[in-house]
Amino acid sequence: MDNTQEYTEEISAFMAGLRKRNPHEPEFHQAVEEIVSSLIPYIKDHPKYSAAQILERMTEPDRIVIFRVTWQTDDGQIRANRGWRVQFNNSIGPYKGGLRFHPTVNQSVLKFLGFEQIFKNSLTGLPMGGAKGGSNFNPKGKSDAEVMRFCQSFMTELSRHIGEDTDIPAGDIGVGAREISYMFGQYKRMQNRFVGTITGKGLEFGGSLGRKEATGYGCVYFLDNMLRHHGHDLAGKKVVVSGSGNVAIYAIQKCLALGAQVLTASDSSGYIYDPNGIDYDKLEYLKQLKEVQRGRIHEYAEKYPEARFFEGERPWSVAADIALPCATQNELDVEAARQLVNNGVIAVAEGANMPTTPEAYHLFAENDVLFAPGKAANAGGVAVSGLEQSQNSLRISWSKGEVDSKLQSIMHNIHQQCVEYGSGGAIVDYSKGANIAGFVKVADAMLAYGAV
Ligand code: NDP
Ligand code: 2IT
Repeated sequence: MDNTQEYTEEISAFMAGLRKRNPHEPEFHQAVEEIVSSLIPYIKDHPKYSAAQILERMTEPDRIVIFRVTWQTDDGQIRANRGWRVQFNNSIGPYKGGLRFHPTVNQSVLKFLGFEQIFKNSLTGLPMGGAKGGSNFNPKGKSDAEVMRFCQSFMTELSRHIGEDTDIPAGDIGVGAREISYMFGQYKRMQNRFVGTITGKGLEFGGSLGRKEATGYGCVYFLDNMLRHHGHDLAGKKVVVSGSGNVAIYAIQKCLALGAQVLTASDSSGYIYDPNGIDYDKLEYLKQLKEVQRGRIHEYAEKYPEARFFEGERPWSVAADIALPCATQNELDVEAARQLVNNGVIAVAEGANMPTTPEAYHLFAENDVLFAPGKAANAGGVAVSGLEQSQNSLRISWSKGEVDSKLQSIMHNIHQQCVEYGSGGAIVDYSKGANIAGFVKVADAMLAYGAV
């Protein structure tokens, strides 16, 4: 029996136990399998981790809080949603991670996100544990007053479980500046204390310059490091991007700054293909459309007739050198990966969390496509959230330039860690590198604590 087979059996045995303990949670299973596939071979050479049952303990959340969120529509009807906070692991710092408001939110999705967050936060080098939360509430089509009432009700319950040294939420899908402001306002009012228990705040009330841009910019900084390490660069490259939310918009902006041409953007209704590229003026329009007017992506093709709108489709059939999935989980499947590979893609960097299916990932690996996993590539958002916490505690504000240079150095450092643990093949195995580098710090802290 060779080593590969031995690992395959161990991974299968571990996953069988995990599935049994956590039935009906496919996204959580997927995220765990991806990580333990790198960790089980590593742990074989470092048996102190298996002796202490670190993987079994790390895949069990510290706790999950589930609560009812009752709120009223503008016409006086009562609505009830479900809210969660998955506090996964606080070994290296207080729980930290975003809140997602989307109708597809369930416990499986939040456990996958909370689990990945442990490794991502560890990679940033900042003292942050892993968590995620949210609700199956759909902010789309609701009035500002309805969103405010929902956010206040959600925070009334969540506030019992968070704190500036306990658990610090932030945004994610469906939770942007508006929702963060309503939740922070309610928290401050209930606590009668002004502390940085939420990040992504407005600049007038303790937010950090550069947080809004951080995930998208950070993703492109990571991409740039990865390309340069393998003898390429971004100048003149054609890029396909999915999504048109916070991450996608600022990923597009940084691609333009580094001389690339961005051909697509999307939302859940379809994608637009602009053969001339999305330039700065068009990006300004896109920002207004999505951030202010809360419009739909087809309006871009109405404003700029050279662009075409493809209803109900994803952008992966457009020929490009680089793909940046920045919308949601499992949005890039094996068919899409085949199209990208056939069109000569050289690099994929995940702005979103787990946007690539396992089969698609394997196809990229077989074809030596450079692949930056979300837990490394999109860590810039939570990293600048960590910097926001530091500024709040110190009661100071850093300039945009200071924050950006810290972000660049954090992304460079994450890249270095991936290279350290992921080298050995024809190209760096960034998934393996990120998984092991993220794991070691958390696992060593858990070992130091003994049986807790
Ligand atoms: P936003 O809510 O700002 O934007 C989400 C975008 O993705 C929208 O264009 C949305 O389209 C699209 N989208 C969402 N769900 C689906 C779906 N089921 N199918 C197709 N398109 C969809 O969220 P963010 O930009 O903040 O988040 C995007 C991704 O990045 C998520 O995976 C998130 O977890 C991840 N991320 C975010 C960070 C942050 O700091 N915000 C940090 C790290 C990762 P529509 O408007 O039609 O719903
Ligand atoms: O997935 C993520 O890293 C985020 N949504 C950001 C979390 C944060 O605490 O800023």
